Amino acid sequence: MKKPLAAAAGLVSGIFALGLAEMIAGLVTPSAAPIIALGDVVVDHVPAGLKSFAISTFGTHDKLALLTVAYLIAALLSALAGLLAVQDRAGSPARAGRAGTWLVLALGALAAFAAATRPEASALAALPSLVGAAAGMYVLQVLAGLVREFAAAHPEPTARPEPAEQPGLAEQPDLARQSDPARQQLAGRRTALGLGAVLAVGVITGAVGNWLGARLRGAQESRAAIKLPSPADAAPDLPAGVEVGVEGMEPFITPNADFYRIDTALSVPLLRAEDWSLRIHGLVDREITLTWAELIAADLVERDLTLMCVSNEVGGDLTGTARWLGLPLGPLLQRAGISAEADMVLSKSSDGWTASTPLEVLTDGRDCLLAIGMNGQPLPLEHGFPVRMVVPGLYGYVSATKWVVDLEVTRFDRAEAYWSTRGWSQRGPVKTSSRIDVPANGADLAAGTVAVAGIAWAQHRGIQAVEVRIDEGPWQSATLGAEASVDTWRQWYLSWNAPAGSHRIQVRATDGDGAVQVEDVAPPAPDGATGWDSIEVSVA
Ligand SMILES: Nc1nc2c(c(=O)[nH]1)N[C@H]1C(S)=C(S)[C@@H](COP(=O)(O)O)O[C@H]1N2
Ligand SMILES: [Mo]
Repeated sequence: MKKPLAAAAGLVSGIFALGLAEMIAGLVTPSAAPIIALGDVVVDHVPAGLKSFAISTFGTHDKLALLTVAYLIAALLSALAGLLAVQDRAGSPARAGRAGTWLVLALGALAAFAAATRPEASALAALPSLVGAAAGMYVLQVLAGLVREFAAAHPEPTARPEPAEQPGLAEQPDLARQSDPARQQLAGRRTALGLGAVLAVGVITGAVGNWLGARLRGAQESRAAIKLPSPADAAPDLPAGVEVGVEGMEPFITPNADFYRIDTALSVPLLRAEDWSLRIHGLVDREITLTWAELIAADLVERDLTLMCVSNEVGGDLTGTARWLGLPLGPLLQRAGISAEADMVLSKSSDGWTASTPLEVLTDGRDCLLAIGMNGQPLPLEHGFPVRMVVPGLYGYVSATKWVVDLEVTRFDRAEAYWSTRGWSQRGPVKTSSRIDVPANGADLAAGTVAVAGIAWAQHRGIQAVEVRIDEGPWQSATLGAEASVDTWRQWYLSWNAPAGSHRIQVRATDGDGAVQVEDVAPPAPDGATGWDSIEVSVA
């Protein structure tokens, strides 16, 4: 009984470890699931001949065949780990079963290595396998303990001479089986319970992981199949000189991969464009349901817009500019017929996050978009695929709803959005601000000409002037980069003849309305940080 039980303990621990790893992978990055990662490595390294043999033999089921083999191997290795884990080490009880847990660790490390070295690996790619292996080692030890206990309660009869064939002997109490039946029953129950519980958890986590993985692949495939339409109204060409050409400055248009990401989603909502629709309802004359097919066939506009997070500290980097492709929101809302009493649109994402955007902003003619494209690509999954809002002039938390599926036309005194119920302001116009990007804070510089440069922003009001001062001296006008539009950030620079010593450099912007950036220091909560960005440098 001991060996089959040991194998079962190993198998069940393996299912548990893999199930857990697959669930973590499903949440973090599905291609990092241990079996998938190892399978990918095999596929990449298998000789071409064998690959075409597999494809011609199994056809489109070649991946299924590979995965089946992989899971069978995993099952065998798990059973082996179980057998090793209950093995007694004569003379060294402390080391009993070590080989089993080492095997689990080795397999986990191998899978972690495979996942982490994939070309598309994320920083967390090794996590699923490592956590799975650690949990598997622990569970295997516990189960092996139970199996040992069970075995101790049911000692194997030593060399019994075929008892069944000698009538009468069967009723004789077997000398080797003198264990107390209560103890046997308890050990049996505990072992069964342990195996069952671990199996159940493994099956459930594995199922959840597979479900998540399938949804992610669904979203990725949906995104990959999209061909963005050309805009009916293209973004104006960027004027020459939007970039001031100072080394160390960020590009004017932020690449998608570098775009900051802020949201409350523990795991990215996974939608398929084909399944998406947007419901517009509330204080409207007629409800509208917009489908993906309608959206992608509509006249879309393309605009360069700068997004800004309210949590951005003075000098912070929670901002980015992209070329967005989308449907103007104002006209869409007008089509639904907005009731006179309405003053707000509560937008909601597929995972229930909400933002409250003033109707006046959405309908004053500025480029508020229901965006599907970001820098020529369908929205990345983490930036709101398939559809998000972008509203120039407001912080993201009251306007930039990603994975948007619902717009309720309502009133500020009737509904409150996610962050407003957590102490942040109901309205969030972007505050006029500026930032020093070059030189870096704390830089050691050589005396002479130094380029001081950065960005300034006041979306939808524009930037009129940026001033810099050194060591509380007079404010000097910085040279502004060309203005792409009032809705984007603006680069600036100042050529400074730096004398030796330590210096403090400060910056302040003036927006298109003539308002100067607020000097008083305020934290981000409840409606955006204020204060002048400053850096210290030493010049030798
Ligand atoms: N669904 C959803 N949309 C959201 C958020 C969120 O938590 N959930 N965060 C908002 C905030 S606070 C900001 S600053 C922007 C950030 O957009 P990005 O991640 O594409 O840069 O998204 C906004 N849209
Ligand atoms: Mo934000």
